[in-house]
Amino acid sequence: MPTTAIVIGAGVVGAAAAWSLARQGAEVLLLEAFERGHDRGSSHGATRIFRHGYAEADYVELSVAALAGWRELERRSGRRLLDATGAVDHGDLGVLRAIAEAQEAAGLAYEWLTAAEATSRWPGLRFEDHVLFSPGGGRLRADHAVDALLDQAQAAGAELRFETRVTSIAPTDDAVTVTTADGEHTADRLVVAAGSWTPALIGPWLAAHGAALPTVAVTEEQPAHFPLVPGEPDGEAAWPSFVHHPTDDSLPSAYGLLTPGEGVKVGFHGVGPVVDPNDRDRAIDVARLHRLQEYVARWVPGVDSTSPEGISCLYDNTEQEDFVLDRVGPVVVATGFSGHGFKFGPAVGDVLARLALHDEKAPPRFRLTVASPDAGTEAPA
Ligand code: PYC
Repeated sequence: MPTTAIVIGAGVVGAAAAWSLARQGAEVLLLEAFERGHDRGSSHGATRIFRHGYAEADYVELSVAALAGWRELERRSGRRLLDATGAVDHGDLGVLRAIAEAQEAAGLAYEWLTAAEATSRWPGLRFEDHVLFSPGGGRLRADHAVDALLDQAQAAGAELRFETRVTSIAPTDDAVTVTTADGEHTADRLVVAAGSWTPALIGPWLAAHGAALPTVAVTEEQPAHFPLVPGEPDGEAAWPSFVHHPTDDSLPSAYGLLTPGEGVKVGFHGVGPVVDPNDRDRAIDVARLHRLQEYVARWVPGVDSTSPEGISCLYDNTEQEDFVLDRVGPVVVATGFSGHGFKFGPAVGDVLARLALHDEKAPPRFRLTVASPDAGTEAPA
């Protein structure tokens, strides 16, 4: 008998988990509260950054696995999903050195440039005087990527149900019953990959089973697209994905990338207000947009900072921006993607499937802490 699995959430993480589970022979039912490709969570929009630029080996390793996963998805779907624009980090030298060291240790290529060299290569951007270029970074075609993951999951046998909100979850030792408006569904395993909705869906049950989630603050972030100034080139070589780690403490870190046909997307990373994902109007906050325009006017001279198109999206933030990828009994939990999770989609899907099917643990960084009977908390073995 195949293992049966329910996955909650059809964003990038849920779709990737459903694909990985189904291709490993599980019988999968994927449940999504909203319509296919909806824009209320963290996975919508045309593009996302792909980069290996992390100081922590766990993330670099995950990014290398994700790259192989995206390329495999391209081959299987026949769709182009990852453009090789390269990725740039600039600003704080300590941060850049740590990223370079981690890339060196992983055998990934990188190049140091001065600000003048970087400006002559990418005139649409302005740089602080330490620039790290990673040719292996790029740009993911995000909405196509989620669509391709869902198609592949379905082709591997997964059943996909949209507009099917989960109202309750009842795990036992070795099975889970999930209730939706259309009835009850029981499976051997449950993967909760519902983004900003995950903590409310499964947090109380985890806490009651001695494995509390870390605090996950759901914030509403507001990047924007800015049109290119007339005559500015729009080819892949002209616009690497970029992350700015400012040395000026009054600036938050910022990121950006060119979205073909929509302009350059620029955002501050993780600065938005805490919101209830079920109760927000997604209206663009003019004061916040104005602050971003001031940043863009100074640091992204290749775009028109006066004509932004604001975007609203959610981050599910843990304090250190570390993901939670773990299993308790029959329940696998995925949350805490903190605005930098999309790029890892296929690799995270594989981690979740290995947890569900083989109880193969993720690295300690991603594990829940469990209550110890005598002394505080400890990481589970
Ligand atoms: O995905 O690496 C990322 C990222 C950095 C800032 C926002 N997203």
